[in-house]
Amino acid sequence: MSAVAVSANTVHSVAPAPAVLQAPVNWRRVDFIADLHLQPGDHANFAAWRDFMRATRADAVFILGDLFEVWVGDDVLDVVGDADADSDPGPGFATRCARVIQAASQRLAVYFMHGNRDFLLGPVYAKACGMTLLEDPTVLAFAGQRWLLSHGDALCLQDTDYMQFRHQVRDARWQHAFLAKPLAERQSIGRDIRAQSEARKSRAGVVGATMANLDVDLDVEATREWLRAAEAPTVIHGHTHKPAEHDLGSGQRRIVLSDWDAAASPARGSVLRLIAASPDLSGSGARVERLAATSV
Ligand SMILES: [Mn+2]
Repeated sequence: MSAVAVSANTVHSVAPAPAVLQAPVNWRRVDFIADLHLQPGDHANFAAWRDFMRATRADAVFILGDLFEVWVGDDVLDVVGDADADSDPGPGFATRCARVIQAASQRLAVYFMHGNRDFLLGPVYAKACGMTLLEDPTVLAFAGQRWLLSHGDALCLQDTDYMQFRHQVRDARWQHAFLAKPLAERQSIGRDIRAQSEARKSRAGVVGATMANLDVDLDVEATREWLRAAEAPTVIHGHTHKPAEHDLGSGQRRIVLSDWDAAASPARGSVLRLIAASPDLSGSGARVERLAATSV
């Protein structure tokens, strides 16, 4: 399925027919997180996320992309020790993250949707984590409503450089060829792509610039079209690192997740939670709450 076709000078957005995930009737609470950008060496962010995964009492956690800063193939599971701790022969970073998700998956359902950083996360890693991969976009049918879930990058149509890149790297042949390269070469390419991304952020003219400083956001008309095609009033997404709730008119809205940076001051990282209306109140629907990661 290709949501977006890019030709030389034009960008078309074709509203995709989304997959539908029907929530089990016993689900009362569902958590959404995105853009954690986990990486070896960032111990504070890993710890904040691990503690959230241990603490949450939701029935399901949806990770809507960019859990990892970079992902070059599921064989990173074979890497032993951390890049910044060569003296430590313990399990590698990917394995430690998998254990966090695996432990959570014993109590609740965990779903993962690809972001623009970890779009190569595959079925081998998902299985090691006990989590289910979701198409982007997917409709979650929960509490009598349809909630459109997306990472968000496919709707940033004005970001034409990125859209060209996305079109290239979401191609199955490109991915096959990339994954056939030796791991060390893929890691090197991953570092190059990250460096380009960092350079782009610093060109935004802000010291320590993040995604939120870039003039990148979802195309409003394309977002409305996606919502119409999904027959959903609300889209929940990440990617832009600009947490907010936007009224799109005509009963449509989009809810933007925060990114996570536990080392920033103040620390960033919040959880969006849907809480189903109590069944004895006869209504359907859900309340939306945004919680600090440390207070779930
Ligand atoms: Mn992203």
